[in-house]
Amino acid sequence: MKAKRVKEILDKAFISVKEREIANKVLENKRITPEEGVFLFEEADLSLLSLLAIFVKEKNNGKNVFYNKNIHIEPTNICVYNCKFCSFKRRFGDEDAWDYSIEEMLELAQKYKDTDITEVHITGGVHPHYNLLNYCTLIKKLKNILPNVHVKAFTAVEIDFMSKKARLSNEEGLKRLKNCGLDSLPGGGAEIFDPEIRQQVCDEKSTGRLWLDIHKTAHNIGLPSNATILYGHIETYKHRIDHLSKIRELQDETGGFNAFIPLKFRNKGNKLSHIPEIPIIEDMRNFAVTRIFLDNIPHLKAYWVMLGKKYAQMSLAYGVDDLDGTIDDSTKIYSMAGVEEDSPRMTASEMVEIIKNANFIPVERDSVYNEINNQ
Ligand code: V47
Ligand code: SF4
Repeated sequence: MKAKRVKEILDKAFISVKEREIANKVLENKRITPEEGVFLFEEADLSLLSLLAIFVKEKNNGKNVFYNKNIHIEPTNICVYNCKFCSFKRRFGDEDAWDYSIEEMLELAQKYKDTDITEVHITGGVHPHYNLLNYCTLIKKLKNILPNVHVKAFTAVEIDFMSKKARLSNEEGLKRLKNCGLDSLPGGGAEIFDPEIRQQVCDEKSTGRLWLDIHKTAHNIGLPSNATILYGHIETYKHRIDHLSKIRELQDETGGFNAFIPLKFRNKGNKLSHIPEIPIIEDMRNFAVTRIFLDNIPHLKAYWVMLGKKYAQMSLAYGVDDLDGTIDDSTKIYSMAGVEEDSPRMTASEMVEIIKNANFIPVERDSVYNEINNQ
């Protein structure tokens, strides 16, 4: 939607002076302040947010909505940390714990040898016995089996742990993984940067500052990455805007983030289960404000596995331009946290249908958003 059309609609709308002021800034491609971001969360009309978010989305990506063909490998759910929101972590000896050997993970990759997947996403628990050398071997051998896939692997928290264990700086650890074939970092582990809230939900693992430093280092050595926020638990809107501001600042410096992925807190089977999940309308508000605030990040992703297919489709009306991948039932993080989609898998044609039915243009992409032309 063009600025002129949005202005025409707004001219007839009953909105406050402050809403109009912010809307004008957005339409003139001016950056909004953190205070204005908090105001949008607290007070703005949801239909205004949708209109502005669609404006920003279409300025970046037109009518395109992206998806990719990928699988996840979750090497283990054994983890040295105890994040309170986590439903995935297990201890040695738990009956539903797993820790795959390299051979077992490569066997899984073999199944995809003659398919057209373009990405393997690898993240899991921080296993005390796995190390950087094992993971380097995994990536190298994986690329022998699937030479054309992009390997997006290891959250900053995993990178921090394996680099420390190998007595390497994070920069050296990242360089070694890159030399073995690592192509980019996923956005996990960011959770919420505010130190007080972080301390209450995941006090043991890498700090928010360290997460940002690791992504900055990755960008500086030529590894792009994604960023996430875990929202809808005990944080306030101010904490969300503080988190987004830090991502926006780093992106100004490096330009290395491809996509931002808001992750809704799901409350089954974890230590925060007493906190009710936020209403879906709040998720839509979150997508829209995020799209408007992060003016320098090209893509906003709704991870459909976490949100469910119907709500992921709805998010396209609130600034989302990417639905992530086909997954092929290869992730357990979210089914363990209470998401309805028990066996997350979506065919490419289902993905295309969902996008077309929302009046957008489906585009298959690779991991760095080059269009894949299947015609
Ligand atoms: O860091 C854990 C989150 C993340 C819960 O970069 C939870 O393309 C909600 O980051 N409720 C890992 N969220 C997943 C992740 C990701 C997923 C898909 C694509 C990409 C990408 C990244 O999952 C963790 C944490 O923030 N998480 N438990 C929960 N109960
Ligand atoms: Fe471990 Fe990640 Fe779960 Fe935290 S969120 S306990 S780091 S698996």
